[in-house]
Amino acid sequence: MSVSIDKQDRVAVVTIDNPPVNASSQAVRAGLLEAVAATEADADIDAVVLACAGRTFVAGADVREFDKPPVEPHLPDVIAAIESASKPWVAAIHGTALGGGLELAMGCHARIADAKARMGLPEVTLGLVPGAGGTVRLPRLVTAELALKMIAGGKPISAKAALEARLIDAIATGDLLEEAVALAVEQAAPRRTLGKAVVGAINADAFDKTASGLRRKARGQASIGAAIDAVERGLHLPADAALAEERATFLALKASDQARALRHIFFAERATLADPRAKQAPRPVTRIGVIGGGTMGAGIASACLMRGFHVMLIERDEASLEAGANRVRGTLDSSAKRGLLPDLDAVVARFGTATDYAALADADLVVEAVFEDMEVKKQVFAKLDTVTKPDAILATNTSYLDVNAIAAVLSDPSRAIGLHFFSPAHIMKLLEIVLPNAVSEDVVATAAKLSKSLGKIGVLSGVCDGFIGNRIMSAYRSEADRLLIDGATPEQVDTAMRDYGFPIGVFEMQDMAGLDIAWAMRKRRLAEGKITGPYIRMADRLCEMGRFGRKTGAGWYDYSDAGTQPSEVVMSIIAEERQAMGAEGSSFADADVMPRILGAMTREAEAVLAEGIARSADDIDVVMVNGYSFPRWKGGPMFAARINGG
Ligand code: 3H9
Repeated sequence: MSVSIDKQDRVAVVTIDNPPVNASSQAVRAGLLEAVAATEADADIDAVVLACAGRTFVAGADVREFDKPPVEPHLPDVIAAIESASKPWVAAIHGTALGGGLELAMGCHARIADAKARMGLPEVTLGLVPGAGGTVRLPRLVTAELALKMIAGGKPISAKAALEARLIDAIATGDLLEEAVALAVEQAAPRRTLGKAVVGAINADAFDKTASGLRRKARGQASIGAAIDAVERGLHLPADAALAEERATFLALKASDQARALRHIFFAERATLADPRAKQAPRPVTRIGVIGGGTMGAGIASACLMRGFHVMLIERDEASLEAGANRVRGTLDSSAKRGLLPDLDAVVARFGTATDYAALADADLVVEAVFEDMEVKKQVFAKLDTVTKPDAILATNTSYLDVNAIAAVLSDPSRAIGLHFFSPAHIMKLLEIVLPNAVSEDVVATAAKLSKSLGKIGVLSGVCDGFIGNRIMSAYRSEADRLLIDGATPEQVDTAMRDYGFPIGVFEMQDMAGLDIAWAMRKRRLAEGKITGPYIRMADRLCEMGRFGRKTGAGWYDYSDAGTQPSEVVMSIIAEERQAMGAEGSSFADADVMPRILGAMTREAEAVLAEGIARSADDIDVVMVNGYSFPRWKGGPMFAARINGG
């Protein structure tokens, strides 16, 4: 039974039990309608508490139902039945009340939450707007501006913030259910949210400012603009009309390619570690060593500290150690200032530093993040082999190098693995877990568990030059160079990418990251004979001139106080290289840029899949979206094949 009724004196406790997250599936909706009828008909009942079993209140509609035609009863009708009941309903919220779950709670006549609960309308993140009254009821409980932020921004708020905003009536100080029953007894009569006027005077300037900020960030994601419009209708139209329009928008968006792509990535992100190789019991990890306090090492150390691990940071000398430790402290401080680390002192107390590898004797896992050079990495691993516990896991954060070769220096290579973090490592969600041939399965399982503990999305990758992500990235970077040879300009390529939904174009990105890093890598790959086919020298020539990007004031573009400008020097280098390669192009159609970029990505992705480097196309999607800013809401090179081609 998904919905059951239990009586506590004259209060009925209606409990939803639909693991794992109590989604409002058809059975739940039908059960709730029956519960309304039963409690209305029962003369011994004065009030009702709506609660959930398990780990959370209703976390939303059942997203798995969205690809099928809607089946009655629909959630808006269930909520309407609760709201118009003659007896007061009180929602008892624990865990998360999200989407349809919060809409259900807002249809109740009062709400109480436990202190850790979170509430939100994240539908935009699935390419939708709320579809069961959220845009009409929320502005009747909280200010227009907060309603806009929650609905078009999609981020949940804490119980404390919800109480301050009067979205809920109380936070339970003891047992949630007992206090919910007490609150239900106190209710004299139902207080219907739809019967209220919208909250307070609307500050149009503040509303417009928030709306235009959200529209700017949307970069082509349709649900955000639609959510802003829906909130405006919720504020200004009569409730019935606003509800009807909200529902129509929800249904139209649900069938859109963007929403389908977002659902696909939602489930793909949750399936990346469902792999037999990650199924063994993980090794215990509490102490983590990090070698190297540069940007990556300090980021990894911060990420681990913020999630409760003890961290020992190792650098080669005192000066570098101090600089690395300061980087970590800086990250922790700024996270604390943003309210993300309630107990900074406790976090700092878990942080140690040393120049002597002997300090790693009790580490359960060590991640090296030293200079990207095979010999240096091998030396680090050889040292770790002698100082660490024999079952400590040794991970390399290399982004390109052969993890098999690094593992081979260990007396027991089965404890080596690649953990490829993305910068800034305490923020970026993706973690490529790179599996060398000899890795043991409990090491894979430990890495998988670590990625979850760090709040990251772990994706398994085989060993190859660049693993899943950097390989596909190199392919589209090369294609962008070929576009220049064929007549496009850097600006044209970057504009096309931004118009498509990337936050930044490929040349702007290279300028930001520094062209010298990729240059060093190309030199290595050339020396190793790994670059075949016609070699395009433009980026090398920029580097030879010291044009390393933003940090040197010049790269693919010129940078000055006046802003970013196209560069004549770059244009003449492109012209010379075009000539040297016998290319004819002197202009290129805007519309042809993205098909070429996406085509190159797709071809490389197919190769990555065929070689068994990635487990599935879904994993590749997850990597591109979370590590390389590929727009989540696009079908994308792999999504397109799957969604449109079946
Ligand atoms: C909506 O509500 C529309 C309404 O306005 C209108 C309706 C008319 N459906 O994330 P986890 C599964 S739109 C189906 O690993 P956590 C998930 O796939 C919805 N399944 O757990 C996984 O399955 P498996 C608005 C769902 O503790 C398992 O539950 N709501 C749904 O890290 C555990 O998930 C949202 O967008 C779902 N809605 O995080 C909330 N949600 O074990 C989406 C989860 O087989 N959900 N599953 O791999 C979340 O944000 C997180 O799941 C949550 C828990 C925070 C709840």
